[in-house]
Order: sequence, then structure tokens, then C-alpha cells
Amino acid sequence: MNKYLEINPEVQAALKENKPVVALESTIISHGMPYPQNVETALKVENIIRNEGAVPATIAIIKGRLKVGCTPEEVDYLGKEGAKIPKASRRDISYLVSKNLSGATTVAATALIAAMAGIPVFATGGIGGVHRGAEETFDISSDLEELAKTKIAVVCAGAKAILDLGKTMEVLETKGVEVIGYKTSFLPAFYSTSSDFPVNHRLETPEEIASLMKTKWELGLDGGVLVTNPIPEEHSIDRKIIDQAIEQAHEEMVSLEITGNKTTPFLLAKIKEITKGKSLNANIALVYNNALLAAKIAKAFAEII
Ligand code: PSU
Ligand code: MN
Repeated sequence: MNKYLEINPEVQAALKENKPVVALESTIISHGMPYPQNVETALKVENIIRNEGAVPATIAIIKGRLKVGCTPEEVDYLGKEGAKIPKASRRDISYLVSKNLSGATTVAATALIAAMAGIPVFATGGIGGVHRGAEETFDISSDLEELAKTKIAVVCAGAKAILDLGKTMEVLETKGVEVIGYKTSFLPAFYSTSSDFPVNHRLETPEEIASLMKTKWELGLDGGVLVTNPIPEEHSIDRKIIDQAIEQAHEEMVSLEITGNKTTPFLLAKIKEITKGKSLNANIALVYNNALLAAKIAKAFAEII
């Protein structure tokens, strides 16, 4: 066991007994949503997973420790401190740990820490991907790189709509990551149920997804599986409306010269402002929906391994 890992006893026991565990990220808490909705959402997500019979493991770096299964107090700390806590992707982990600092882990960092702990399923809102204008900025999230090499299934509502979804799909194809549509043939677009881009394969049940994961890893094909789960229709935002908001937010971002890892938090906050909070409600609803599906997949996977 990696000496920097600190797995909470409940998660540890579940892993030992081969019971279902679902990993959760913490960038969404500190950087993705305002306080107090971020903490409320994070704790409710954990309850949804528990009610489904799986154990939640919120992952973050707390004072230099790779925490697998944050306590409610730690979740509250991550939410209250918000953007004061550094956003931690793969490249930030060694620095934070060596300095005994804290970090809110992105999809990339969460996936790699979850895999170190042996957790095969992870729920989030939307993964990072290829940003619009990447041909100029080269801004491609390290989430894609991590998905290519980490043995984990990531359940999301598609890539965030602020991204270039077509280019994101292309990079995932290049890296050999299967993009599964759960009951959908088209990639969900985070706030909206669907985009124009076909998914790689459509599956109808958590059991089929678990079976694909098992088969992939038995075949010796390392790397992750991306499970895309459309936002429930009643919480979705019309594509035309959200596209307008995204465009406006994007223009502001360019004129303010915001770049690098500040772009995602800026865009999410701006879109919330433009949509008068509608995007935040959608974001919360889709995270709940993903947590539920992830718990079902984790249960199905625990049954067959
Ligand atoms: N999904 C959300 N809100 C978020 C994120 C995803 O609904 O805040 C975060 C995730 O942690 C993801 C990160 O890994 O944004 C991507 O950031 P970047 O593009 O800088 O890699
Ligand atoms: Mn980036």
C-alpha cells in the first residue's frame, strides 16, 4: 500500500470484503460550485450512494495525505475554503504532498488516487476535455490522459458543454477510451441530454457496463472506461439557451485573458450568472443522477469479480 494513502476505515473494510465503493472528486466541491450548495451536494451524493448499498469515498489531498473517504468535516472544509484550496491535477500532487498542503482533486487526480486504493468506479459531473480554441491554446485537460491509462470507470454526464465535444471525442478515440452511452446513442452535453456526436457504444444496464469493464481488464487492456449518463430531462437546459450562455461566457473569458486551470471554474461561475442559477441546479441534478448510476455499476461489478 502506498504510504501516502489514507483510506478511511469504512472504505477500507468495504474494499477488503469486495463490497461496492464509489470514488468522488473534490474539485467540484472547492471550485465547481458555490458554498453552501457545494457541501450540501457533496454530502447528498454520498447519501445517494449509501442508500443504493455502496460506500462513497470522497477523495482529496488533506494536509499532504491522499485521503480516500473524506469525513463530513473535511468535506465542509473543502467547500468553505473553496478556491483558496488549490485545484490539484496529476502535476500538482507531488508538490502538495511534499509540502503537507491540501488540494481539491480533479477527475484526473481523483481517478489515479482511486486506482491506487483499488476502487474501480468513480462518479463526477462532467470530465474535462479539449477546450474550444485548443488549436491556439493547446488547452486539453489531463483528465483525458488519465482516462487513457487508469483502470477505472468514470460516470459523468458527458464532457462539460463549455468544451469542444467533437475534439474531445476524437482525443478519447485516439487514446483508446471507450465512451459508453447509458441508454443513449449520442454523447450527453452536460446541461442538455444530448449532443450531435455519437457515443462509441450504447448499453442499457449497469450489469452490461460492469461486464464490459471486467472483460476489458481481463483482456489486459489497461485504462479507463467513460460512462456517459444524460441529465434527467426535467432538469436539462435547452441547447440553444445554454449555447448562448456558453458563448457569452467564453467571450468574456477571452477578453479577460483567463487561461490555464482557471478557465473551467471561471466558465462554470459565469454561466451560472448568465442563466440566473439554472445551470447550477442542472449541475447538481446531473451529479445526483451520476452517483446513483455509479453505485449500481459498482454493485454489479462487485457481483462478478
Ligand atoms: N465537473 C463539474 N464541475 C467541475 C469539474 C467537473 O461539474 O468543477 C472539474 C473536474 O474536477 C475536472 C476539472 O476534472 O473541472 C477539469 O479541469 P481542467 O479543464 O482544468 O483539467
Ligand atoms: Mn486545462
